[in-house]
Amino acid sequence: MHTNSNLYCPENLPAQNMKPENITVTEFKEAFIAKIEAMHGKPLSQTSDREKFQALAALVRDLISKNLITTNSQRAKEHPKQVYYLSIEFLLGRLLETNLVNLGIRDTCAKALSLLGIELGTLIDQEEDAGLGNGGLGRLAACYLDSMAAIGLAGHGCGLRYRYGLFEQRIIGGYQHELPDNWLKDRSYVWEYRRPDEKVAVRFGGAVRVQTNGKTRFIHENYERVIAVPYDVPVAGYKNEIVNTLRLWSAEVDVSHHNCCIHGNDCNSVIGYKHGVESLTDILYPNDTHYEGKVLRLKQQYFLVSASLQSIMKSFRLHHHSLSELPDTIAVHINDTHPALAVPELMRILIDDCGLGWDDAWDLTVRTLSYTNHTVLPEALEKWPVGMMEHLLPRIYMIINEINERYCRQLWDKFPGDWDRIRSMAIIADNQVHMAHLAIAGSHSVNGVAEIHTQILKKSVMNNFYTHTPGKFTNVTNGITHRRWLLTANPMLADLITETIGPDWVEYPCNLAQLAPYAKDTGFLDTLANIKMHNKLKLAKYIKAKYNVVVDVKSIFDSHIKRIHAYKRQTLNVMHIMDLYNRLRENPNLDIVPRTFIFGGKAAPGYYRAKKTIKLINTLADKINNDKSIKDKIKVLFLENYNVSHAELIIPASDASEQISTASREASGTGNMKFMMNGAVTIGTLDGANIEIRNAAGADNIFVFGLSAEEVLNYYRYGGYNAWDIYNSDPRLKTVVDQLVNGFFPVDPDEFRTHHEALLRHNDEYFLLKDFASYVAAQCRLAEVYRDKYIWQKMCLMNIAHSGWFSSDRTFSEYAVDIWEMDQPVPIWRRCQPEDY
Ligand code: B1H
Repeated sequence: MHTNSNLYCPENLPAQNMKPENITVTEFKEAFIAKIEAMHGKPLSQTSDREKFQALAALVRDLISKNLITTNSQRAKEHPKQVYYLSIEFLLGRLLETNLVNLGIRDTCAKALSLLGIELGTLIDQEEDAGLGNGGLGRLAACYLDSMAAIGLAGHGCGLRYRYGLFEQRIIGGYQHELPDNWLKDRSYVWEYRRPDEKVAVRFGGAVRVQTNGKTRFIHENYERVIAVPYDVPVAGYKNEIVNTLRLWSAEVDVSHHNCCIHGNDCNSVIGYKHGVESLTDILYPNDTHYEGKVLRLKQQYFLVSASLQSIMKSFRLHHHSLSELPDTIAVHINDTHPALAVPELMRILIDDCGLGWDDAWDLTVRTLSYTNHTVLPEALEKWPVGMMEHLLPRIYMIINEINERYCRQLWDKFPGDWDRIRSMAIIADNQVHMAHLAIAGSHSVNGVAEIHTQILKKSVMNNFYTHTPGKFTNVTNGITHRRWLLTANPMLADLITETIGPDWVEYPCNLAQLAPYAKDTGFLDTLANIKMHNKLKLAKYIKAKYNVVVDVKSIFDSHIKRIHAYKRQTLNVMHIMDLYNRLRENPNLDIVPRTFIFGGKAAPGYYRAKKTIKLINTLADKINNDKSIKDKIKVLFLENYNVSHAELIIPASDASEQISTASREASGTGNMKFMMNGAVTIGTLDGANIEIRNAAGADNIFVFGLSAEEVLNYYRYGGYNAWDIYNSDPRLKTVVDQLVNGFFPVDPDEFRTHHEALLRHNDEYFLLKDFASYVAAQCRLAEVYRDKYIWQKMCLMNIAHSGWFSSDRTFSEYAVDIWEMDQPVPIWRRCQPEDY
């Protein structure tokens, strides 16, 4: 059952007041009661919080739907260029509060509910996070949706409607356990519209017959037909009445072909078949920055790409006559290589379905597609076995083969005899299809996600491609939506900013720079500190209620929240805490600034070392939190099931932001920007966007340590690093490393053997030992500065004031103008250049 109830927009709202911002508190209250009664068939007094949430969300969705209709009809008249952002992940989190804020009715709604004795926050907490992504890459896609709608450009997301999102993490005995994320408990999602009339068919398997009498035709036969049904989630712009669409595809059986039950055939086998087909969109693969060559994943990728492009082309043909208009009216963006099959699929549609010749189809394809690379980690590079691709997607494989042949021929003409170069750039090599190569060849633009990342792509990882087509390469540093991460997640800070510099910063986030002069105003800094304290108290209350741990709100809240991965170096943080603890045990009267170390993050279920890191953090937490001798000077917490909603609670309450990846390994990071915007001070390496954060906030307002990316890359290239030397030369470090396996922790001595071996036997691939001393020194500097309230608050303020450039409105504007060549007038946010902050 799909409960997209047709409970239409509150009938008792006067027509002239349909503009959401104009709705009065009384009208909202009445509309809410009407919605409750119509939706649940019972009075408000008998409804649960969950039912109240459902009614409120449905009411808000009704308001959005009005704007969706007007936006669509406007666009049908004006035909603005449309951009489609193809992504296998969209990590939306909750939408109720975002939608209320974007409609400009959060306060109205809160007041209306309070008249009924209901707290808005209680209903907001009823919403399941839509966890259709792993981490940064998926959350970035969600931030771009928000920015595209806020700026009013016609930008839509295309993704998959996973039945189960990223697994729910439970910590039992210190270990991670994974539970299915049953986010669609009610079978449907309150924000979505199921659109069965817009379904398309996607073909898998079978064989291709080439017909050569007259014009060559490729006839795909004996394939399996899977129906892709779209579910549209409206994306409301900020107070601008614009609504874009996130289209999520769900796999269904082709009932017209499989209604055998009704005709007396074997029901069980039909049901089994149905389950098999529909399992295509059941789960999100839980690997972050790690490629796993599963055939179901390849099926998902093609399903996303084929369904999206078929529907994009259908809508294109409704409005445009000539295919030659395609690149001027449509941009299709490939978010990492996961949707890179868009290259051959668009070719297939243009050649097989539209009858174009190869050269014309190729020209249109390349001019329409653009690609973002998100990582240089070798283990993330997607390479699909030729056999698998050929078997699952025979026509697509033929096209890839042809693309490869022509591409290699072109390279041969340019670099005659340079076989090594050509082999390193081939799309098909070693019996594998190299998806990044396919994406580069088939796109007119390739971008990295932070300056240093793009430099690494150009200079090393993609150097051969850069030499071949330098003009394709560009950088677009990531961003985050300040509407979710500041305006919504930190309302007190947002109010202070508005009181201080006026409300325009929401539209022009670079106006935040106007806060900088308040660095001299101790009254202002006091208020800033009070707001942080308020947020810390809220987090402390949550921690007490959930974990029964009392944390000192005067301590430094030092947060390390992100996926657990060796390169993100949660273990380096642990090693510093162990060292601090050792120092305290040696001298319980040591005068240190109290610290609360907060960790959160999920490990991929198959990632042994990452899962052991979770156990390590929890074991350390148990030991430290229960050691009375250190007088509560440090506490360690691992917060379970880190997700977008938890980030919204933790980030505004944090003093220090841990961004300590091995330099060169983190492409950008986006959590770093969220912390900065909320006035947390970064302790980090010169990696990813940390470098740009330092440049923006000023070197005095960040704690930098460790090897540079160049140094790390040189070690990787030329060797010369010996972990044992460092281990033997630093007694404090040696103690910490030994403690991993010498019985210091009350666990099996082999429990953390993998960490110990990674550091010494395997020569410390991520340079924890090398960076340890400078990390500890940076931590000491941070704590010393924290002692001086005003110096610290000034640092926080400078981070907030210079965070506007990291708004995804700026990022998105760069994509819109430089890559997608959107034809709408370029709004004023383009003015937000580095010199403005
Ligand atoms: C990022 C991924 C990623 N880069 C493969 N790559 C995945 C790769 O399921 N998979 O197969 C999933 C995710 N994710 C992240 O993207 C980077 O590590 C961050 O540094 C960056 O900020 C983020 C957004 O650009």
